[in-house]
Amino acid sequence: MSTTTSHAATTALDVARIRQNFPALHQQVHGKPLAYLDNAASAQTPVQVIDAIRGFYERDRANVHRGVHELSQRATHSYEQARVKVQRFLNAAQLEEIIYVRGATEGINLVASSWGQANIKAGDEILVSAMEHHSNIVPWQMLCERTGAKLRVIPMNQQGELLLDEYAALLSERVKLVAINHVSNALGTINPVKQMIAQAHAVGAVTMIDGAQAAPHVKVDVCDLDADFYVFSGHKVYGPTGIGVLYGKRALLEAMAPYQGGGDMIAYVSFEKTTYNELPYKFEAGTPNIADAIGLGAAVDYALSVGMDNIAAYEAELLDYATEQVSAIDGIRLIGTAKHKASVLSFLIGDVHAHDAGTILDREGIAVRAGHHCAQPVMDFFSIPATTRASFAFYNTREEVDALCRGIVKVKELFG
Ligand code: C6P
Repeated sequence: MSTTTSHAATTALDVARIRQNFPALHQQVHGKPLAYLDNAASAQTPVQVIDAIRGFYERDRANVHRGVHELSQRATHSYEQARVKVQRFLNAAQLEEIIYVRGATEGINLVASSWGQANIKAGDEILVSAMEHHSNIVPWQMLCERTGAKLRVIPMNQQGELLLDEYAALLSERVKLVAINHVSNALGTINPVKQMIAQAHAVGAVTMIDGAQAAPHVKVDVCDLDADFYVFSGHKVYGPTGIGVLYGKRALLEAMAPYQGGGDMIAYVSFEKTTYNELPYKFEAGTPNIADAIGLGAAVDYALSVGMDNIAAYEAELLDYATEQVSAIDGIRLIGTAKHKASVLSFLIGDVHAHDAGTILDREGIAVRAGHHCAQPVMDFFSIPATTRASFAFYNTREEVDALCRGIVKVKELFG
């Protein structure tokens, strides 16, 4: 089916026009047209984002919150306007609840250090799921090592769906934190986080939702979810690298100690005593990543202008098509077959190592990720070392899926 037909069948998305906004998509790799199917690792960036960053460097480059001069005022305005855009993107109740960080990883580490140190003690339990990225395991493990708390794991089934009965059974008053992803990067599973948050709250636990793979693909409403903490990374939502967001409920953030000390996070400093700045600046020590915060604002605005519901609907159909086409190839084993999935197709091609498959696909111009996807416990669960993972964005097309299928056939021929 042609791309045009597939659009007509799904949503109002004009993918051909959207693709014009993404310069990196229009290139040849090893003499073949690029099919960029590694969006879960890092998505591509539209010109709107590139222009916003260029505009900062060409006209407004100065430090923020520090200068009375015009350039600093402009930089501060753009930096803070970007925060307003992120607030809108997440539907956060208050602007002060939006903290700029380097990415999802730093957001989780900030909470593990600051909230964790004050609220977790020996005998407490922290629940993570069996399908977490290392970023949502290791900081909690480190916290457990420091405090004597216990890390417990919500199990999953062979489809890659969390076992909700087991989750309910694990919940008790000992559980102080539930840390789960909204969408799994290795399997694509969309977890029922709203329900799981409500269950966690019923036993008095705080929730950390890792939205790194959800924010680019589904509408996120932190108020509706009632998430206590929610993190995502700019580079996966079509924005720059090195910037991301920690959302936290104001009352929790107010009660937390700063993560890092330095400029901008203080109200008053003396050698005897320092008082801290108000939110969100209490958590933004030092000169921040100004240019990329501005770029992130442009990125979430771009995504909202395309429409998160349109993105989700288009990608759902593309994923269905890819699942059907790839699984029809002899010898393919899909890893992650949950009922509710977003934009990730992980698979094995016979007993070909994923790195070999990824290398051959690259020679065909197809960018995928091969490896454990920083989710080694998921690989262990399926007793495999790695998968080949195609991950889609709303600018991908059925033609690119067809190219992937031809590439897989080639891998089979070469390693047959
Ligand atoms: N996953 C992938 O290829 P950072 O690196 O901080 O931007 O994001 C970390 C992270 C956290 N949670 C989930 C669910 C993720 O998928 C990621 C990043 C990439 O799957 C790179 S390992």
